[in-house]
Amino acid sequence: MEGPVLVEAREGWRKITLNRPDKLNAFTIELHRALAAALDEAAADEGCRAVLLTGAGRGFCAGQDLGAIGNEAAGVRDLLTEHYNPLIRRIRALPKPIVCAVNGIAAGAGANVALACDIVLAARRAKFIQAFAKIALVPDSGGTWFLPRLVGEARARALALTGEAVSAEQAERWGMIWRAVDDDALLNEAEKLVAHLATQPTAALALIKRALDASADNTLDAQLDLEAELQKQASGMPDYAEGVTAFTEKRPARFTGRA
Ligand code: T3D
Repeated sequence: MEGPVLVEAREGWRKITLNRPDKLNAFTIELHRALAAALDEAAADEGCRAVLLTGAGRGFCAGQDLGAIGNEAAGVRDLLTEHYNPLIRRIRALPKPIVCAVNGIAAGAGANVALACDIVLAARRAKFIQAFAKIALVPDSGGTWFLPRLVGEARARALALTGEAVSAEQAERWGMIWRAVDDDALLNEAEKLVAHLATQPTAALALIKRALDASADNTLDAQLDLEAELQKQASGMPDYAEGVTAFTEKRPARFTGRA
């Protein structure tokens, strides 16, 4: 029987699919555990240089499985500290790019898991819903951190307080996601992007992620220092030499992705 998460290894990258389509891929503890294992394996595998996260069926993820709460030992607070918060930290700390293909509705924690990914593509039919207030909860899984940074304070407050749905096209216009894509084209576009990223200088991309993550809390001075430190690391890596050589030889670079 298929599990709650499907993992497909492709050339240089992995596709991870949330797989509870009859419940719009809502999170149970079993799904959390399987997703954590899939991300840890992708992080540890040197041959995997990029990750695609998507959902099976018509939805991406409807957040916490509200039907399962009573059956699962953990209370709300424990679910966050034991599962959702580690998931968001895993995604942000992944030392390779993670692209999210939001194939349909992304609600509650499902919306914020998508926003935690490095590049978000969404099918035009997809919607992002901060559904929390509708059940008297607070946006979690980083929602109160990502939203104001991505769409600004005014929109973040209205979205969190009303739980109003945002279409994929609106999300693109607001800068909440990278791009809205025709429904039928989503997977193909996302796979092309991930396959491209898998040929790029992975270790340098991991440093770029670190720099961008740090910028939210740094002063300009601190960020300039961090850039200098990370650039020193990047310029000591073999892919930098290859990038420059390829440029001067007017040919495509052949990056190894290694540090
Ligand atoms: O402990 C904690 O709660 C802490 C952690 C919190 C993190 C969170 O994510 S809290 C927020 C939880 N999520 C929600 O509140 C969203 C609930 N779902 C909805 O509002 C709607 O289902 C959607 C707007 C997402 C989609 O609506 P629609 O009309 O397209 O689909 P539907 O008919 O409502 O759902 C289809 C099926 O999925 C349905 O099952 P059924 O009746 O066909 O057997 C529905 O019950 C199921 N489903 C959808 N969302 C959930 C769910 N089942 C369990 N949990 C869900 N979250």
